[in-house]
Amino acid sequence: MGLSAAAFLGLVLVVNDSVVIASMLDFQGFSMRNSSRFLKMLVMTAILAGAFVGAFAQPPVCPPRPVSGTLVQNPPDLYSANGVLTVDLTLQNQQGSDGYMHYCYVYMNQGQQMEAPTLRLNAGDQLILNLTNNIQAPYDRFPPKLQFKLKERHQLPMKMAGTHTPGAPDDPCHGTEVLPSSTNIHFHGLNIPPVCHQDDVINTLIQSGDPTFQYSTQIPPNEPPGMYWYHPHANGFTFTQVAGGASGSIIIEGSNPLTDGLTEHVIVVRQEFPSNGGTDPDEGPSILTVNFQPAIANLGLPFINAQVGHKEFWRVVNAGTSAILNLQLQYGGVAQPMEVLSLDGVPFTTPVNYTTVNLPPAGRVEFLAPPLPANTQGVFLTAGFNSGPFGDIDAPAPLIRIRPSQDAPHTNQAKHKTTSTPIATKRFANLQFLNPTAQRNLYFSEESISSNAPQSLFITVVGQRPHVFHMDDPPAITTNVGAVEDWTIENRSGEAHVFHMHQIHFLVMDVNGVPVTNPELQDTVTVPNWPGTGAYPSVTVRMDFRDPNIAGTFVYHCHILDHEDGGMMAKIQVNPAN
Ligand SMILES: [Cu+2]
Repeated sequence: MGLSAAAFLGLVLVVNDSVVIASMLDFQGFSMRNSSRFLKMLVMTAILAGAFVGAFAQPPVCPPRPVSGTLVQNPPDLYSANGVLTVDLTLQNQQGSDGYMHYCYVYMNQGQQMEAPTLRLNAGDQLILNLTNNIQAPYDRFPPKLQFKLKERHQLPMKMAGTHTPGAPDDPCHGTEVLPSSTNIHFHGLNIPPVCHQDDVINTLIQSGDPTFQYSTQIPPNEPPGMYWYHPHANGFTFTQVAGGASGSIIIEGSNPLTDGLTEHVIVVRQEFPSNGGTDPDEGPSILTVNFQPAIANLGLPFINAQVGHKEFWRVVNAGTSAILNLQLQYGGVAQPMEVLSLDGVPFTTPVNYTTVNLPPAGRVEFLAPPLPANTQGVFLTAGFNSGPFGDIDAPAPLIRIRPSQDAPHTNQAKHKTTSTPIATKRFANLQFLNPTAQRNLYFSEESISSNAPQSLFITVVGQRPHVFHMDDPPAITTNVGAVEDWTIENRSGEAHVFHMHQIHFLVMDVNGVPVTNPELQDTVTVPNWPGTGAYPSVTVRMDFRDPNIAGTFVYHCHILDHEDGGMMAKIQVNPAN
């Protein structure tokens, strides 16, 4: 095939893509009228894309992602051995045949590219992650508008906390200018030190083309067994990279009689923005994906085969940029009790049955699905969330179809791997019963300088001045190792926000001033919008700064990622004990 033919095919591809993207919009209300035409387009696009790639004999930069209506496969699993998990990941980006900009964590397995593996370790293990940044322009499909928005908020170029000598190469531990091609990794939920090469996002910045950067950290011996996750956290560009798919699960193994031997589903819900519809990407319609498979009813939902009559173990992370989920499991149209074992990685003292689980961006839930009766179809869905008059539309949406199977051939890697790792003294023990050493009040708020200016986004300690965050800001809060603090976080804005604390978990003690009956540990919590009158909605959380390894400066922020990128973030400095 000659070059001109290839170029011609490329043109057709673009034309087809625009049709595909236009069609995708129709799916938002699950009212696609012309799905057969759409499917034909998809097939055509795939064939043409193949021909185009073949003409230049270039492998795709990002691995292909699964098509709609197929079996949900667990992400590839990487297990630690002899106390160590070493993994080499490359973060790269490539526009998919659907026109969408993929950001992919690529792991090479015997010459094959695998995307976003699950990292499985035991408490006490060493995680060594060698990250290569291979992000290349173009960075996304909406750079001019996003840049404009960020410029207003941040006065580009944004600066990291470090200082930089002109002409000298950047030290990744003292990053300076954040570019669209900059990245780093946050190990969300792991209770590990906030220092460079471990879990620091204030100073650590890996530029495209930098030598491979090594993360090396020990999972604490008393880390609660459960689900955690990794994603980039380069201030200003987290949204773009995570929306492109840059995220993966971390599972701290632990033997649990309730789950040992059960079929295990590892579900990563992501969020894509197929078209901006002429607005900013984060304000356009979005779709949810399940392990990279679009969850679009008219194309056929992602499905799993559930073994009839058996409980199954689900681990779900909301790796979406901004969608707040209200998860339900329905069998035959009836919401089932999900036996929730943990939120945000930390096992409950006693499992609790919920028919709806609120899972904000970055939240995780691990639960037992009740046995599916024979001849019954199930569906896993979000019932939708009202994020307020100024919030995103978090519409109801089906995510996964559950098909009954008498002898499910579990192409999903089935059995849960058990370990005999003893879990040492329980982390955060007795936190509920301690007397707090400090009480603090914070609030989320928003402000527009003029009617057409972008909204400024703040998280503020009461008494301080609302301020759009910069990485070189001083800490808004200073405390000491050993402190146990109660923080009441209000929402004074017309949209929901999602409070996330780095490095530690917190107990959710009160909601709107009402004590929670059985407080549980979380690292991410939804704070609903203020309706415009009456008391501000609030949560009160108890922070545990007793671990001497969690000394240093780190951040807390809204985990709706365009809010985080927009400056709804602040620093806390935890001074070491004397
Ligand atoms: Cu927010």
